Amino acid sequence: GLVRKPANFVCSISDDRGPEPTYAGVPISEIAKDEQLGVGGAISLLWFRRKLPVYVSKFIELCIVTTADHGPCVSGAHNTIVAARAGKDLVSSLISGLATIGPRFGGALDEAARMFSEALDRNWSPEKFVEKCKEEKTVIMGIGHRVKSLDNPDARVVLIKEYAKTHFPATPLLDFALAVEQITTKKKASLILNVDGCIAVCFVDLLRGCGDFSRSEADELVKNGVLNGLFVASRTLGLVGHFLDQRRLKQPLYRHPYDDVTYLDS
Ligand code: Q5B
Repeated sequence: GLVRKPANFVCSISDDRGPEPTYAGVPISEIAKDEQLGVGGAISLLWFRRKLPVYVSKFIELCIVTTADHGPCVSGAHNTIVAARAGKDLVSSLISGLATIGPRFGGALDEAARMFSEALDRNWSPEKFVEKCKEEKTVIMGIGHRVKSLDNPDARVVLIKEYAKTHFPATPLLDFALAVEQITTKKKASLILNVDGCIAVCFVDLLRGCGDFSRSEADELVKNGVLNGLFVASRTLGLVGHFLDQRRLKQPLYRHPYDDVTYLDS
């Protein structure tokens, strides 16, 4: 009889075999017509495989809008600009910028979520958490910024905190992280809860509190990298913008000036 060939691929998020593509079973025409869904709704379907409440989709969109770009001087934009000026194509320039996203720049979200959640789940006080990190000489992910500080607050963090406080059922992890910030900023004014950290803790509060995920689903999503994925998705918009900007402005090859390099005697 017929022997069924085992499939090489398994997919549970989208399907384009019918008359129109579907995201988590929802036809794109339905997504496009539903004004409540938007980009946040499409992300919910593709990343979480379900429709989520409107305040969740709007929160995803807030994260995307607020972190889409942070000027030309940050690592990602810098690399994209240098690559574009070296004559590289859009995808190569984009990849060059995206490759800088990591533990120091833009890619601290998942680890921040893990560190803060573990501390809260162990019922540690904020003081104990900071002390433990100090003892272990561990940098607290989601804390610290090169230019933002208590004296120069980050407007993005203000917006995200405000949204979470207004719309989320509860914000225990955000509250914990803000208590940690109270301690770290006593050491140095730049050791604020940064945009990576703020999105990370708010998202954990959302996944745990919105009622649409079991606790193990919420934990697995973070473990699998959903939060850094959010920064990558968002910053891609800005990096493409920087590539197009350089092309439009017909910028020549970039060469770093000698007087900005300290040459050490060998
Ligand atoms: N110290 C972000 O460093 C930065 C500490 C700390 C305990 C900490 C640093 C860090 C964790 C990673 C993180 C996301 C490298 C940042 C982003 C997106 C962005 C970017 C943009 C955008 C800044 C001075 C003293 C030292 C350190 C201590 C520093 N951080 N202690 N926990 N987390 N954070 N990254 O200013 O005793 O003097 O030796 O790694 O969350 O990337 O706009 O630029 O949208 O594009 O260079 O916003 O904080 O400070 O390294 O010279 O440290 O503070 O141990 O202590 P800085 P450092 P000491 S958001």
